[in-house]
Amino acid sequence: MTDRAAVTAALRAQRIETPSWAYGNSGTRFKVFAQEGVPRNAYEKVDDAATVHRFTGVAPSVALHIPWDRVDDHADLAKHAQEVGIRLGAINPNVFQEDDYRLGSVCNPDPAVRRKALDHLLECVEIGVATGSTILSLWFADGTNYPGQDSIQARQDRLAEALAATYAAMPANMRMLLEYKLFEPAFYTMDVPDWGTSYAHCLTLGERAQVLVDTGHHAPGTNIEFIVAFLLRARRLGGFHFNSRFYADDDLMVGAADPFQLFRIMHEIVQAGGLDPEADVAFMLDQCHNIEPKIPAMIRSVLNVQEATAKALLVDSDALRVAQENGDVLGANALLMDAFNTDVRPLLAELREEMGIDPDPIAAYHRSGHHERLVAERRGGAQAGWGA
Ligand code: LRH
Ligand code: MN
Repeated sequence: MTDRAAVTAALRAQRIETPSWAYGNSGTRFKVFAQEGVPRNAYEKVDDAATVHRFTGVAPSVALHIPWDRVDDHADLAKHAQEVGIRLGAINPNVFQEDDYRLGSVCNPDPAVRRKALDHLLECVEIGVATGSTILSLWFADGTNYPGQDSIQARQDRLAEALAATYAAMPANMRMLLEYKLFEPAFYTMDVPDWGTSYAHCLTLGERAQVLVDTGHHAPGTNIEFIVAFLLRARRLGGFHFNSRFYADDDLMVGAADPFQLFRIMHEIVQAGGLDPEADVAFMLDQCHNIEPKIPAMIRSVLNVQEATAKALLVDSDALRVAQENGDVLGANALLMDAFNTDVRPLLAELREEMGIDPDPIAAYHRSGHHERLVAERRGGAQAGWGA
């Protein structure tokens, strides 16, 4: 039988990092819709992340993206984060938005462009030192659009060289997470297209290089929880960019499109001890709220992760092991479905009350009038966005 105290203790200790860029305007190539009350700078994005933490209690850090969140004094931004009750998390370099990067950044045929990209990665290591961040989160838009456009092997050599130089520049308390993506913005090859490519580079680099799983970056039908289980066993699962999708990299609210998939992923994590702080799995969100209000969408997303985690924690692991070892196929599957079909909202509401926060964060946020205050305060100035 599952120990309820252990379940609530694990949920209370859960930490979900929100992405600064989800608080700014975002969209598709067709349109970026501006919304009232959107932050105008990194300080206001940190304020919004602090608001999500205030209403959920389990989102005490915010990931930065450079240059979208570049400020004059990153240590001061870290101090501000502390003052509003959170801390700065993963540092995400951006080597995908300059004309020089048309044929790639660290994989570009032109050594001068590769140098420029590497310099930005090294700058982000320094920013991480200034903010006290321990994660350098790398994603490269690098790839090709047509067969023959470039040498796949040569691009891997260039990638390995840049990763090694960046790894060597990281202080001992920093780790590198390497994110993969099947396609977009490149449509023939991506230089880090799948978990295997990321894993192989991480093995070459060293212990402090791990794979980042963005749940929107796989071919349709991919069994993501298999990848998660494999990487946990290999101690190379560095973290997640949680979101959900119906078709491609839709970056929708995690759990919105496929709550059962999120549950299956959290089940593998729980069974492998991946929730334990020492497993050091970075649970981060990476989403774009193109049409919906951003702070409530982020609160909803944190709640979706909590609900999937609570269900996974309710799986009777002892009974499951017995059923699995006895080849009791239906019995084993039923144990998971029982947990998945359990309404965990009352348990989470009770936990929030124990944590001194409102049992219904979404309703509490709307009742707070916070949005109306932001709309009134944040008049004028340029709203933050992807600047694409
Ligand atoms: C690429 C990605 C990556 C980011 C960006 C915001 O699709 O998932 O993690 O840098 O989105
Ligand atoms: Mn991502």
